[in-house]
Amino acid sequence: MTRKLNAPFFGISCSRLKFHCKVAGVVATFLFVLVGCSSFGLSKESSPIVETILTGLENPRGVAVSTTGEIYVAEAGTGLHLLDPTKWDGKLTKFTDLNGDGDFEDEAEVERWFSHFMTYNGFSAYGTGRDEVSGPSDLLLHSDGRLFLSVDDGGLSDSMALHVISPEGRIGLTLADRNNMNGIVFDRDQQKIFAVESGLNTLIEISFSGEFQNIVNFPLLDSGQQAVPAGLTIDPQTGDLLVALFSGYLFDEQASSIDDITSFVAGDSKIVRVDPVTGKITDEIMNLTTAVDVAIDAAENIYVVEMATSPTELIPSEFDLYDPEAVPVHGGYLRFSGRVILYPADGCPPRVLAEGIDAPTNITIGPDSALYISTGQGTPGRPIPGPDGSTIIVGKLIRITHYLNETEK
Ligand SMILES: [Ca+2]
Ligand SMILES: [Ca+2]
Ligand SMILES: [Ca+2]
Repeated sequence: MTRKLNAPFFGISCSRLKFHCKVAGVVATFLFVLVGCSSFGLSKESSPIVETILTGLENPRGVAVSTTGEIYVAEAGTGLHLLDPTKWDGKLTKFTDLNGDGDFEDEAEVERWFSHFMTYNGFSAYGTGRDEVSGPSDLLLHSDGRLFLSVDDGGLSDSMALHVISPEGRIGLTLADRNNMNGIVFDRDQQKIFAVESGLNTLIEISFSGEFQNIVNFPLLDSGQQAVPAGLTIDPQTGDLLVALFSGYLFDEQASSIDDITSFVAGDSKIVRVDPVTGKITDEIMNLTTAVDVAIDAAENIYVVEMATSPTELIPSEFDLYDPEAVPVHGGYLRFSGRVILYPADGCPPRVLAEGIDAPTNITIGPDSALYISTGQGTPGRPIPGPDGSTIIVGKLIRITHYLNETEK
């Protein structure tokens, strides 16, 4: 446990800790750097407040929050009904706390804008042995009120897209029809979009008139797995992109059955920094495990979401994901082991802001500075092992506030 908690710390980049990365011989410098960091008792440590603000969602993914507090949530859906488009249930919903009582449960507070985007499960579509639902994946809110929504159809229909949606909730334009754009972000002037295509291990740029261009292909990771870029954000000071490389599965070439697949190798995931002009890639934060999304604030603090800490047994192909009486199984990723880690800009050691989260997938920093985390990846309602015995998969949006120390703001 201790080793795992420390892992991101030792993998941190030079730029983050502001000292030379050669570990041997830097202990003195190292201690010097840590003096003044809150964990060492010399300043007051924040205590994050973690709350569930939406529940009962079906694979919440991209979240956008307006300056007036409306929350837009893309849901990848149930993963069911692969062949019948009228039964697809990927969604986009607007949540407004109209009466200001802190919840989104009162009359007219939930506006469902779209209910039939593509949804599919990699388990049934591709026999991956993992319970992974895809569909609507990321969401951006432009300052002019338009929403940009990427939809991943896994190559199973003709609905893979980046939709531009008017402030009134109508799809106006589809910008690019490429591979699965799991993560999208605007450039600093909100004049174009950067996207990561996890299926192709690429980072691309998309203009508002629909032209796209490749920036970089991510090379294989340390154990030879695919990089699988999952989420990205833009550094507000440099314009560099920070990309979460989730890491792909590892297959034992000597063996032939699905049992020889490891969903991922703990510690091989990382955050890289990419210069979008030159395509130069540098390691930013290493030794991560299933880094699924990354965010950065105006003060340059970096936030990383890890989906799970360890791989688990895969699900046999005859398993019924939709059987409410099914045996609780993890499904490739250890449930309730996700976490959110803060890497302070001042070089102090990273802090875990929330842990034991069930399969988080996305982080959004709201205009209110709160962190919004989408959780509960997998087939909604499927029995899974929980922290206190068997439970079921429930999609939730959690909010983290009061997480920064005074000196970090
Ligand atoms: Ca309310
Ligand atoms: Ca209420
Ligand atoms: Ca995100």
